Amino acid sequence: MSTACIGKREYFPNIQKIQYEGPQSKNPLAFHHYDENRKIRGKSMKEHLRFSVAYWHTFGDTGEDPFGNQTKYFPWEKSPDVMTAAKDRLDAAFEFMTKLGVPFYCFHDRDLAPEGRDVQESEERLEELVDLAAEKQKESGIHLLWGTANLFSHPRYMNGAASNPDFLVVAHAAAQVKAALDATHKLGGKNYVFWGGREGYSSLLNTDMKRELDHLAVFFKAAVQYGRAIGFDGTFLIEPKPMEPSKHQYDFDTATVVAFLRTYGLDTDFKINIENNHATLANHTFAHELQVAADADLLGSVDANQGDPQNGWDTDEFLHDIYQAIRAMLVILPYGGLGNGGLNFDARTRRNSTDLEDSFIGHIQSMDTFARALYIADRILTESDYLNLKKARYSTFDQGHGAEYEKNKLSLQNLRDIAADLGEPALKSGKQELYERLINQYL
Ligand code: XLS
Ligand code: NI
Ligand code: NI
Repeated sequence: MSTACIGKREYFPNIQKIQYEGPQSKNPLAFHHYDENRKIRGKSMKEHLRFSVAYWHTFGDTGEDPFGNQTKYFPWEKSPDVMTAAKDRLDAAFEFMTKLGVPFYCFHDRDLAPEGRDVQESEERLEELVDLAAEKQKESGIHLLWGTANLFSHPRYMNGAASNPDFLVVAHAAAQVKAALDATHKLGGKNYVFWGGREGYSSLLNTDMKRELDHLAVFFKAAVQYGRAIGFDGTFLIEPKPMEPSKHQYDFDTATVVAFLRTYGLDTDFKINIENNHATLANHTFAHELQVAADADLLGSVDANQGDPQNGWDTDEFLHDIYQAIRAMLVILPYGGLGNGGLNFDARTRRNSTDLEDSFIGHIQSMDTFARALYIADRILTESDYLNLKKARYSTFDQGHGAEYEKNKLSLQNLRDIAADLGEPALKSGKQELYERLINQYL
């Protein structure tokens, strides 16, 4: 590609377009497993994995934490004028994504354009950046996987956004969602995400939980109604997380969100965006959350990252654990893939990873991990006994009384008589070690 199509100034002059070099390569700035055109089950890796870069971490996370200041000085953050800095960031983002070779990206309204003095100025700023992003998308062929509104950073949201006890705060949150939906739609976004960072409580003593949940549902309905009215036909997604920043978040985990969506009749417009690190915080595995969503037929998209097993924070590391990735693909592949969703790297390099190339290495590493997991999971599913073994465990329900039971045809009395007639069942091994061995066999 020519440098002309990536803006006036190069932010990553030492990095060329990342190439596939194969598993023998020792080059950290090349793909070893992600060969975007390689076909699996008739679909290219690119189509299966639908990788996306998260604007906020990769171009906005400068390393501050509660204990220390900024460690990363990005060349695109130099201008003292916030709008100029936002435009430079956009140039840097599209250069980065083009060189990396990802088909998608995601943003919050405030990642793209800084908040203004009032609703109107914020809207105008966002519109200006959206027009520029539209050009960049056209030039690069990169698409928007999803947009969202940042309803957690501004002090007005300290008691919640859509679930805030103060109606005027709810109205401000709605204004932001309206503008973010306009932006997402204008940029052809495939999905619109709600992550309820402050939709929850710090203390139940001062909280009417029922009323707040009702308000949240009304808010989502208004968003769907507006989105459909402007022609947005993508999927609305809720991203579960149990805590952080709130002590308790209403979208605690996938099972909670499934129940919420069904309770309020929202399950036709909404699906779920599963984040691995949030699964960890909810004491679940990545695969568990994915499976719950898949079983409810509400698996929408994935925030692909991983946490640290030794602490309880949302550390948002680049996923590098091949086992977690394989277990995820063992759910995603049989589900038929991610549809409109994708694998969005909601991940950041460590605070002390201060080289510009570190972000490339993090993404490449995760892309390779998922690519490897994709073909390993495919082999497990097609070449091994895995699916048959699992199915055979339930074979007593395939005919006879078991089949009648599944159809709800046996009473408790019938069941009692069968138990009395047939006597004690034989012990059947669950064979967990065999399943675990099977995965290692295909590594
Ligand atoms: C934070 C969330 C957030 C969402 C988008 O924990 O993961 O980054 O993905 O608002
Ligand atoms: Ni996320
Ligand atoms: Ni997160």
